[in-house]
Amino acid sequence: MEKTLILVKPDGVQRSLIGEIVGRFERRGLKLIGMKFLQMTTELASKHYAVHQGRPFYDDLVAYITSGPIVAMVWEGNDAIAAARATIGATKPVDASPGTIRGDFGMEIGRNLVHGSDSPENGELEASLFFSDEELVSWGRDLESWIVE
Ligand code: IDP
Ligand code: MG
Repeated sequence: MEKTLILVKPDGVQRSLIGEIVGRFERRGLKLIGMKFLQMTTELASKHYAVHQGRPFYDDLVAYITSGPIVAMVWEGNDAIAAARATIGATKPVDASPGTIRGDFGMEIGRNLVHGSDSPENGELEASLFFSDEELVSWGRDLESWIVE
């Protein structure tokens, strides 16, 4: 089963959008298997955003993601990566379609509210940066057969 690491970034928390954002993944039919509220350290940010090291926006990105508390979650499902990224919308909020999180709430790339993993491999890797195996819960959802064929 695919896993995706979703973060409600500091702007999402500051703007009181936690419930709105969590609700969208929940209503979509993804299954929540881990959740915590924390402030990222620079060390964790440098691991999470390792692929972006050296890019011109890297320092601003680390400053942004460590600037306040975030909600970190792992959501599971068939095609969880694609489903979550479609729910999140394009990286640049002005290009994101209305109906997506970034398209409904965002204006700038440096304040784009949410993170979602971009591949199944990165979903596993990123989930393991934020959660131990014991913190990810395997559970049966009674509604499952109404969401998954
Ligand atoms: P994604 O979050 O849609 O996967 P990535 O390309 O992986 O987008 O970039 C990670 C994050 O880095 C973005 O969500 C955004 O916060 C920031 N970012 C990406 N490109 C830029 C840029 O050109 N300027 C400022 N920030 C950027
Ligand atoms: Mg990315």
